Amino acid sequence: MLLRHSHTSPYVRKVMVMLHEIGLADRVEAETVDGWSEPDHLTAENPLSMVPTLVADDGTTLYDSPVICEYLDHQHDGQPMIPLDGEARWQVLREQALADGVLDSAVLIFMETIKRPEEKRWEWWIDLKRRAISRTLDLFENDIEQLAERIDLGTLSLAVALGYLDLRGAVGTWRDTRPALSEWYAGMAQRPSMLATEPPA
Ligand SMILES: N[C@@H](CCC(=O)N[C@@H](CS)C(=O)NCC(=O)O)C(=O)O
Repeated sequence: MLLRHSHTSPYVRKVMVMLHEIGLADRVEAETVDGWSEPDHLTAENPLSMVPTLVADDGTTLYDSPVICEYLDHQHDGQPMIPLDGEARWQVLREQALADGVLDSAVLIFMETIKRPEEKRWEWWIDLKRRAISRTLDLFENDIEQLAERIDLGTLSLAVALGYLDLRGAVGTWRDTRPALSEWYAGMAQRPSMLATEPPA
């Protein structure tokens, strides 16, 4: 399999963490590509010109990260990272959606505060996205016992999202008012899959 990759993309990191957890990391060749420069080979595979994009061994092209993770979960014989049915399935998918929503919000804040010229920044928009992140982290803080002892796509997605908040500093010190989530993340961050996929500082 070939993975169109970026070292700083948290969505790519989620896929890489998943690959490590299911023991398939060495089945994938990672090729670094800049989606923003719209290279022909990437736009041919994915008209959105985004990473992650996965080219499977049979030539099938897959995106975005939730679809790739679902595909990868069908490529191994271990414990599924997305439960096949029941309430546990919806819980994991809901948590992935929340974690991806935190990422989407943090990426938008990054674009608005770092990439956009200062005189064009839209504070209302930045604050809206910060509140979305804040409410979501509060939800996890209040439901922390739901996360304990679980390794699946829901908890891995959340760990990757919290790692990205640290990388970009999008919401400042999120830990201060969320001691339980902070402690949970400290444990997750030490997993081999997380250590092997740490983004460059
Ligand atoms: N929903 C997508 C988001 C992917 C995404 O936003 N990728 C960014 C890198 S972090 C990208 O490729 N951006 C290029 C662009 O927007 O042109 C996923 O989960 O894979």
